[in-house]
Amino acid sequence: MSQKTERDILAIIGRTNAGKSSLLNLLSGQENFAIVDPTPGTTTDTVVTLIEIHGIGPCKILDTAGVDEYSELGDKKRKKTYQAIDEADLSLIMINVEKVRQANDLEIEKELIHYLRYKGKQVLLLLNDFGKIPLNPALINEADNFQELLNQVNGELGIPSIILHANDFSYQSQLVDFIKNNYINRAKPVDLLPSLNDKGIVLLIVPMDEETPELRLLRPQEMAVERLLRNYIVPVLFRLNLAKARNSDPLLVNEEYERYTNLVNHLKKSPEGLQLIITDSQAFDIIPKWTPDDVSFTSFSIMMANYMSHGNLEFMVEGVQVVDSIVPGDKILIAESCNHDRKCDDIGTVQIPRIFEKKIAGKLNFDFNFGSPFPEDLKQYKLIIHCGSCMIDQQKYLNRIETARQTNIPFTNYGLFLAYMQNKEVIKKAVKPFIQ
Ligand SMILES: Nc1nc2c(ncn2[C@@H]2O[C@H](COP(=O)(O)OP(=O)(O)OP(=O)(O)O)[C@@H](O)[C@H]2O)c(=O)[nH]1
Ligand code: SF4
Ligand SMILES: [Mg+2]
Repeated sequence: MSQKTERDILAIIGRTNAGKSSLLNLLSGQENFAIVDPTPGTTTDTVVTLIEIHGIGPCKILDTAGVDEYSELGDKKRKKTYQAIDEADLSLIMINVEKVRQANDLEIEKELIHYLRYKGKQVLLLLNDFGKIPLNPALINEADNFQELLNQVNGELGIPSIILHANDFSYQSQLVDFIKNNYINRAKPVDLLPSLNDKGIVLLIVPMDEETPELRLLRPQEMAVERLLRNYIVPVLFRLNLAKARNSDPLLVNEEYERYTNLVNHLKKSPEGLQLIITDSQAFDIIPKWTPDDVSFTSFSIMMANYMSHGNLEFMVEGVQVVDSIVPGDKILIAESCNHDRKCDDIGTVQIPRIFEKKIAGKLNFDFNFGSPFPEDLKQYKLIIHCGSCMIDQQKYLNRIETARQTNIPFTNYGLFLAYMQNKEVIKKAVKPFIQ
C-alpha cells in the first residue's frame, strides 16, 4: 500500500477582490502562479496548489472563489468555497481593508468565522491593506471604523491577525512566520512531555496550599498524570510541605528534606528508575537544591507553556532574560487566563511582585490582567509574565504570544520566571525536557 503524504490543507477565503489569489502567489513566491485581476470573480472555482512552506512542510493550498457574489452562479461558487473550508485544516480569511471600510461592515467575514467555529476549524485573519493604511496595528487610529468593526468581530474571539500587502513579495517571510507561529497542526500535536522514555517513574511535586481545590487535582497535574499513565509510565505524587521546607527551624527543614530525598533515592534505585521530577513552580526555591544532579526536573507551568504555545518555549525563555535589564519604575504585566480566589501568598499578585522587587531592589509598576481580554496597548510594558494558561484554548494563548511578538514586548511565564530567579542553571535544567 502506498503511503499518503501528510499535507496541511490551507484554504484562502473571503470576498471577491480581497487579494486571495495574490496571497497564493505570495505564499508560493511566484508572481504569476495564480491569475490575479481586478475583475471581481476572477477565481471561479477552487484552485488546488501543492507547495512546501518552509517551517510548516508540504501544504495543499486551496485558493477559492469569493463568497460575496449573489447570483445562481455565485451560489455554486460559494458552495465550493464552503467545501474547501470543510476540507482545510486552517482557513485564512483575506480581508480587503479598504473595501470593508467603505462598506462599513464585516458581516460576510463574521458569517465565515461563525461557520468555522461551528465546524471547530482554525482560522487566521489577513488584513490586506492595499497600501493605504499604516502597517503597524498599533498605529491604526482607534476611531477608525475598520478597527472598530474588527474589534466587534474579533474582540472576544482573539483570532490572530496580520496586516500585509498581498501583492508585495517582501511580506513573504512575515506571512510564513505568522502562519507558522499561529497554526496548531493537529495532525502533529505537541507532546505534553516530549522527552520521556516509555519506561520509568515520574515524580510529581504537588505542594497544595490554601488555594488548592478540594477533591481534585489542578488541570496541568491531571494532564501530566494522564500522559504518563497512557504511556505506562508510573506517576508518583508527593505533597511537599512548603511551610516546613522554608521554615526558620532547621530541624523542621531537615525533616522535610529527609522525607523528600528518601523518596527520590528510593525511586532512583527502583528497577523502573526515576526519569523526571515535575514540580509546582512555587517550589523552585526548594526542589533544584534538594534534587540530585543526575535527576532531571521541570515544572508544570513550563510544561504547560510549551504545550499551549505549541512548542514556542524558546520565545518565552528569551523573554525572561529581560528581567536583568528591568529597573525600578518599569511597568510589568502579570496575566492569568482565568480568575480565582486569591489567598494571602498568591503567586500572581504577591509572590512574583515580591521576588521581582527584591531582585531589582526597588518598586515596579505592576498591572494585573486576570481572566479578562488581553490589554490592547502592550507597548507600555517592559515584560509580560503569564500563567501556564490551562483554561483557554491554544489559539487564544498563541494569539497573546503573537501579539507580544509583533509588538516586540518580551513575554514569559510564571514557571520560567521563578526558575530564572533562582539561577541560570535552574532554568537551563528546567527547560531541557522541552528544548534539546
Ligand atoms: N495595491 C494593491 N493591490 C492589490 C493588493 N492585493 C491585491 N491587489 C490587487 O487586487 C486585485 C484583486 O486581487 P486578486 O488576488 O485577484 O483577488 P481575489 O481575492 O483572488 O479575487 P477573486 O478571484 O475575484 O475572488 C488585483 O488587481 C490585485 O493586483 C495589495 O496589497 N495592494
Ligand atoms: S489558566 Fe492560569 S491561573 Fe487559571 S488555573 Fe490555569 S494556570 Fe492557573
Ligand atoms: Mg482569485
